[in-house]
Amino acid sequence: MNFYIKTLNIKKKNFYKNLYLNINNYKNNNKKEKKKVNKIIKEIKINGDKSLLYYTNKFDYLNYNSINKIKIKKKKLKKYINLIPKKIKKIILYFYKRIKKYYKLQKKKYLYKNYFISNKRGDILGQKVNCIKKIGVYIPGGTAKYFSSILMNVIPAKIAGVKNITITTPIPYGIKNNIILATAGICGVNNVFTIGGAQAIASLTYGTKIIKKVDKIVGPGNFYVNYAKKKVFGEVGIDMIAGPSEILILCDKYIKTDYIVMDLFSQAEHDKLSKCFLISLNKKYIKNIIKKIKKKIKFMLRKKIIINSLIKNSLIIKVNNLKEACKIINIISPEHLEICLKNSNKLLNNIYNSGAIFLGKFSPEVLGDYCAGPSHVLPTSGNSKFSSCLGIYDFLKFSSIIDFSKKGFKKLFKYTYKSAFKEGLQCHALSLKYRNYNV
Ligand code: HSO
Ligand code: ZN
Repeated sequence: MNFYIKTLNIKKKNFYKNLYLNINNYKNNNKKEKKKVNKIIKEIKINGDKSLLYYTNKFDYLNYNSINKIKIKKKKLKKYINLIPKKIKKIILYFYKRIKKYYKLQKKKYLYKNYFISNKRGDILGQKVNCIKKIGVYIPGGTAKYFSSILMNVIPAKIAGVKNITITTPIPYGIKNNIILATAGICGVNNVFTIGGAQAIASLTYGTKIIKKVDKIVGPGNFYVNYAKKKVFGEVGIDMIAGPSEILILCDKYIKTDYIVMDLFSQAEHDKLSKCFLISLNKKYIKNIIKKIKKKIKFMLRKKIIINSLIKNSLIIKVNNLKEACKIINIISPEHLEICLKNSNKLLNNIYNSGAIFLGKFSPEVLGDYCAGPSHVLPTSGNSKFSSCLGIYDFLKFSSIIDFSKKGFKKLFKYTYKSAFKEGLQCHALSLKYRNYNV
C-alpha cells in the first residue's frame, strides 16, 4: 500500500513555521458545520422536544413518533446488566473497581475539602467545597461503542458526589447497545437518552420537557458536539474540548517498531480526524517504522479511517536531541504522550503540556483507555496547554470564605477605603465607612 505520511526534519529551514501550520491544519473554518450547529441549538432552545425528535429522527435514521422512545430510566438500565455475557460483565466490574480506587485516592490525597485558616485577631479565611448537582455525560455513538467512556466519566463524578447523572448517546438506526446500557446500570446513572450531536448538547443545556437541564456537560465528542459545547458554555459548564483522539510517541531503538506502529494505529482508528505524531532521534529507526506501517496497515479492520488520519493529520519528526523533542512536544501539547526511551521518566520535568503521559514500554496508551485508573477524557487540539485531565475537581466548585473580626476589619479599613475612592467607587468606600463608625 502506497501512501505518504508527512515527515519534518528539524534541521530544515522554517521548521517551526511548518510545524505550526501542520498541527493547525485541522483548525479550518468548518463554516457549514458551524452554521448547522447554531441552527440546531437555537431550535432546541425554542421548540424543545419537538425539534429534538425531528433532529434525532433525521440524523440517526429513525422514525420515532413519540419523544418518549428516547428515554431509558434507571430501573431499566439495571436490567441490562444481566443481559450481557458474564465474561464482559466481569471485565467491566473489574475496570469499575480500578477506576473507582484511583478516584477515591485522588479525593483523599489532594484535599478537596473545606478549610479554614485563622489568625490571632480571629479573622477566618478559607474554602468551602460544593459538588455540582446535575451533570450530563456525552457518550459518542458511531462505529465504535464506547462503554469505557461511561466508566471514565461517571466514576469520577460519583466519587466527587454528583447525585444526578444523565447520559446522552446516539443510537443510529435505533440499534441499542446492551453493553453501553449495562455499564450505565453498573455505574448507577439516573437516565440515558438515546440522542446525540448538537441536539443532545442543546437539550442538556436548556432542558426540554423530557430532559432536565443540567449544570455541567462532560465527555468527548466529534466536531459537532465539541462546537456545540463551546457555544453553550456560560449557560452551562463544560469540562473541556475532548476529541478527536491524538497520540504523540517519542521513542528510539529501545522499543520494538511493532509496538510503536500499533500504538499509532490505536489512536488513528478512532476517527479520520485523529492525529498521530512520532518523534525520534534516529533516521533509520524512523524508516523502519514507516516500512512497518505500510506492511501492517493492510490487515487492519479500520484501515480506511487509519489511512485518512495518517495522511491528513499525522507527522513524523526527526530531531537531533531530546531537548528539541521536549520543545516540540510542548508546542504540540498532545492528548496522549508516550515516552518510550530507556529512561523515560527522566524527561518528565521537561514536559509541561500533555493530557496524559505514558512512560516506558509497558505503558501503552490503550491501558489508559480502559483500565489503568485515570480517566481517558483528556484535552485535545493543543488544549492541554490550559486544560487538565478529567478529575474529581471537574465536578466540584470552590467558594471562598471570608469572616472578619472587629479588629481584623479595623486593620484593613484605611487602605481599602482609599483604594475604593481611587477606583472611583463611592459606594464601596461608604460600605466600609459606615461600619468604621460603629467599631
Ligand atoms: N483513546 C480514546 C478513548 C477510548 N479508546 C475509548 C478506546 N475506547 C480517547 O482518549
Ligand atoms: Zn482509544
